[in-house]
Amino acid sequence: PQNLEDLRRFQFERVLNEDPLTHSIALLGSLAKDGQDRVQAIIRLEKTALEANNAARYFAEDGVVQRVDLEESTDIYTWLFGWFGEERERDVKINVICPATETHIRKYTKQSQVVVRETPELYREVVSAYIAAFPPSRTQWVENILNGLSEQSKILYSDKAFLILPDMKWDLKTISSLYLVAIVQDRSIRSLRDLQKSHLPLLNAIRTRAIGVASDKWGVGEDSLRLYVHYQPSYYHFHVHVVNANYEGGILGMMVGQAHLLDDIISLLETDASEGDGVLQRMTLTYSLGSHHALLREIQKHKGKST
Ligand code: M7G
Repeated sequence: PQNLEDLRRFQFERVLNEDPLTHSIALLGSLAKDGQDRVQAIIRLEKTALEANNAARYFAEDGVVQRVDLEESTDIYTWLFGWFGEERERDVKINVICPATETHIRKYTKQSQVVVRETPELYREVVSAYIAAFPPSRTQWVENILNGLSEQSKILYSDKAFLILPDMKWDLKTISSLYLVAIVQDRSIRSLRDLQKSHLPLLNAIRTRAIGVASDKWGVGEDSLRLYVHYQPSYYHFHVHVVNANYEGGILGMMVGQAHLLDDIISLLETDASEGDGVLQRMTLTYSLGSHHALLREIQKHKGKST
């Protein structure tokens, strides 16, 4: 096929693959030249990359984005869908952070990764103070959800201990990239480091309910889900990521060292026979941080002091 007219002769049969990460879809069907028999054809469509050249023009009058629909707005975060022209599939998901803090700017800036080995001592001496110094405003969006002020119509499950709702990262449509988040009520669990054996009932309940919601509502069952916890997370209010296991979203937070499977955490706690500090307080956790990450600076300062 050389032109649109030729492509119009494509007779669609079925979808071979649909990949939200590369924004592509592979179609099977058939094509026929005038007077000839139809032959099988595969057509793969991939949305082209967004160009930095257009950066100044995205939201200009007569710019790239011509129409938007508001999806949700909470605290300093807003997400919308945008169209580059009329009569199209929606083209982009737009996330706005306003006002953005220095922490946000660092998080979104491209940077190299630096591997950190966080011993219990390093946690006690540097990381715990770094976590404690975050102003409560950083997790205002979480409080708004827990207190019934935002995203209430999105809540999929809720009880006294936690609730489950779609993650801001999800487009709410593409099941192969299904992404939910479970947020606990207990404000004392700041991160993975605070988890104890006594939290096992909570962790197991999150597991059961998340699987229940994903399979009842979207037909995505236990063996198609990856549940994990980030360390370090961006927000120090304990939450669990619930993601379609077929979503190979490496760049979106499934990096080795950063994502800890909820099942592994449960098993670690279950097999921990120690009294006093639990396994997650005693272990060394290895992960990487972006070179601009504020915690990295604290850790390097501390290292400088002790050598
Ligand atoms: P994280 O591991 O602390 O940080 O996860 P990450 O963003 O580096 O992964 C926080 C999770 O909460 C992420 O998956 C976010 O997409 C999600 N999230 C963040 N905000 C501000 C919101 C929000 O306002 N609403 C919802 N539904 N999800 C959010």
